Amino acid sequence: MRVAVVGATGAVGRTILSVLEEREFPASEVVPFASERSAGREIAWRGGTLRVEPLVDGAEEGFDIALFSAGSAVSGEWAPRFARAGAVVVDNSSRWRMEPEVPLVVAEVNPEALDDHRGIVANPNCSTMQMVVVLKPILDAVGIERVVVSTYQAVSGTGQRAIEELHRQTEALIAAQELPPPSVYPHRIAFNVLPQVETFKDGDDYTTEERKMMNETRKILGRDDIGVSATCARVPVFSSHSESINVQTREPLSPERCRELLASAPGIVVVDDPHNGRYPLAIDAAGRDEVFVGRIRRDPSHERCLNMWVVADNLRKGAATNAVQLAELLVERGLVGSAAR
Ligand code: NAP
Ligand code: 3JN
Repeated sequence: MRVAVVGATGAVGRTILSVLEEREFPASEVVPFASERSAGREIAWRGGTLRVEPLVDGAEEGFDIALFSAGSAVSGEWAPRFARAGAVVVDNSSRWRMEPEVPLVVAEVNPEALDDHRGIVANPNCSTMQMVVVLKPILDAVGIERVVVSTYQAVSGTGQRAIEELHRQTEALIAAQELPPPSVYPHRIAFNVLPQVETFKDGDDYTTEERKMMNETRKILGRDDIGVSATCARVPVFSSHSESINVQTREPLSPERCRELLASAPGIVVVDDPHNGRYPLAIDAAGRDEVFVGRIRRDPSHERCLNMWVVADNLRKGAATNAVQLAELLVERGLVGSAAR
């Protein structure tokens, strides 16, 4: 099993390499790819070192699986090339997610969608990912009419440069030094909250991140009739996205039954004892692969609505872990190799 990791020097790519190692993915060889800037760099992996390769003509040959996290432009050009050369691509970018023939898959939610792949499988956006893991057991039990979500997203979702920007600004503010001008975000992120994640396109009142959450959720759950309203905010947190979710169900659902449903669902940990200060926290979810849920309570304004707080490590379950889980499922189901198409 030869595995390519494209974007291996980035925040997501490095996490993919760690997750492959931790989960002992059955790879005979892993080849890290990045831009020309990083070619030749060495990365420690499984007690040895891997040499970073540039994406040049012919690089796509000879792989069974390719895990991509180098952005939409790279995925647009190179994912089809790797797929044509025989690999199954698991792509972390938004480039292929909404294409009708590309499955958009979360391991605990719709693994059966992998069966129809034609060489490219899409990994959802991190904010969508942790939300649908929690919505799925509720949908199956009582149906869902509408979801209203507000996110509190960590800077690691924007990549390595954003992590450095938050560090630099925080250090400068604490030392009462002059602040370097923001270069990644449109405003200072340290000690601030930005009601903008990604960009506003073509006069749209919603950001591209909010549109992704609304569209991807319906595709993954296979339900066009679920209303989704999203507001995405960036907060000065390094790891883990937090979400406040209001779910309007079709049939009544008590908080107690909801806790039971979620506690027995795969990939979810319920942490819900608020009177003793126990609820999901970004710092506790960091480094973990599960989705954490707490503050499950009735919405006093509607008899079929519940509120909850959902937290997950955006680089792990939100990106790398799900990508590796999908690779594992593809291997287990015999869906790797051109014979599987
Ligand atoms: P990052 O830290 O900036 O890393 C970007 C990676 O892509 C680096 O390895 C970089 O290599 C590589 N790269 C850039 N241009 C390239 C090119 N022309 N050819 C080959 N490699 C190139 O970003 P990140 O946070 O890891 O995110 C990377 C991508 O993953 C995002 O753009 C997004 O599409 C996706 N992502 C998905 C989620 C999700 O929600 N599932 C979350 C975050 C990110 P160098 O080091 O050589 O520049
Ligand atoms: O901002 C976040 O917290 C998540 C960011 C995801 C992201 C960042 C840059 C480009 C994506 C994504 O996965 O949707 C993309 C993209 O591929 O469009």
